[in-house]
Amino acid sequence: MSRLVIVSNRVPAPRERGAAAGGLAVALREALAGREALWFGWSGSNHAPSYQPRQTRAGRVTFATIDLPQADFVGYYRGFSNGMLWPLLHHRMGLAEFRREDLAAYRRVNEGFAAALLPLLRPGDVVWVHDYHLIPLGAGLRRRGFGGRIGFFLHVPFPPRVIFEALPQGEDLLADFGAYDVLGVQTEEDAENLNEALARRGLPARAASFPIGIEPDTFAAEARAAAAGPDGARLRESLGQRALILGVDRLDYTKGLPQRFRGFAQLLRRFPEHRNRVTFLQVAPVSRGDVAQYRTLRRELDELAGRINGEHAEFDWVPLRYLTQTVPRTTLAGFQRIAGIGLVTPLRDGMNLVAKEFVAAQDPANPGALVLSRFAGAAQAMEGAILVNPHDPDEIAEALHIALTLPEAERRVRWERMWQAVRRNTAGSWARSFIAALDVAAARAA
Ligand code: ADQ
Repeated sequence: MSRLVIVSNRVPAPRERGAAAGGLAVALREALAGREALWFGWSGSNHAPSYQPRQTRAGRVTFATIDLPQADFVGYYRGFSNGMLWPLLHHRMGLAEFRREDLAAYRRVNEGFAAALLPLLRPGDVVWVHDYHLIPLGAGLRRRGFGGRIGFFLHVPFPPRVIFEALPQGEDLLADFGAYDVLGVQTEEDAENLNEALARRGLPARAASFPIGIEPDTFAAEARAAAAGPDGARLRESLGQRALILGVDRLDYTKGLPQRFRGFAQLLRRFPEHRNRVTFLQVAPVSRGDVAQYRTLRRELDELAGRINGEHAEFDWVPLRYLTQTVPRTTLAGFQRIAGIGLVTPLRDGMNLVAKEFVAAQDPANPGALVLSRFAGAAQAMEGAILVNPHDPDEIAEALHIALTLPEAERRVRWERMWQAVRRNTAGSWARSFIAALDVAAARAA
């Protein structure tokens, strides 16, 4: 079997690689298991800036990391990746800030990645590049003579062509996609959008959808154990007889949090029978706190949460519990199981794994209901969820009311359909099908 080379902006630190790991580390666990692999990327530190990789080994996986120079990092990561591409790809051009020097840093870092990775590559390696930070990497490797297979997976949405075309020098990024043998995105709609943008430039339109998933059985077991643990008991005790509505996100403007808070407030206003009978717990740890748009969002949520509780709280009940601290993943899994309602309302999301984790966490005998944005990639396959337009707080309120009053038999039917969907596309099957597509691409090229 050929060696698999994973490239991502961030390589998980040793303590993030084990059972408590999140994100890509979890998704790739099965793909990496038992296979010779190299994982290359930024260490997460800028202390000893050098494009000279440091290598450590754990089992059959070698981790190779570089520390980025602070000046490059700011323009590449905070500037172009998160200040420009992230909002653009989520259809939020109004929040995007373009600076030529950021784009230059983005290109410089991608060249640095390519130059640092090339000497580590062996003939026959299969390279899999992840996400919007590294779109030009494949072309950088090709220019340096790497002739092996390279695939790219975009974890976030790809917007309609007219939005993408607002990106200055966006045609160069489209050309960069041409270096990859396989181009993966989350949904059919993303694939159509990217293919249309490529085709208009006369580039090969080979994007296809590979919906990412979770490891449902592992997550279910974690949730069961954590719900029975001390934090689960504390949460249950604090709720009394009240139903729990749960939101779990990074604090990000794509997640629709202000609209969600307003939706909950509308529930209390328009359906007063739920007053003092529900508690909404929103866990949203600060992310990208050094980007201005995120600081603005945080202030808005602080104010909204204060206003909603001020207006609706009673002396023995606080309707909204809003946490910006981090809560360990396993503890959250237990909270998901305790929740009667998962509230997942991003304005736009590549997939949204929280929706899938909520389903996996439920007790099959008495499952909760999922209120889900129709603009999350997860909505494509999630029959059984109550779908909403996340821009409309009243629609969120109505969906919450329906979810709170669903008879148990209907909850079970809906959950069963969602559970089948979550089990159909798992983290493991996602990685396997992407790698299989890379193998086929190679056979075609040979
Ligand atoms: P994210 O935008 O980070 O990921 P999401 O898919 O919801 O969004 O979450 C990824 C992981 O982070 C999940 O395992 C989730 O449990 C965890 N997570 C989220 N909020 C958390 C919190 N408050 N505390 C602890 N853990 C938390 C990007 C894209 C998504 C896409 C993923 C994977 O934006 O659309 O689903 O990549 O491709």
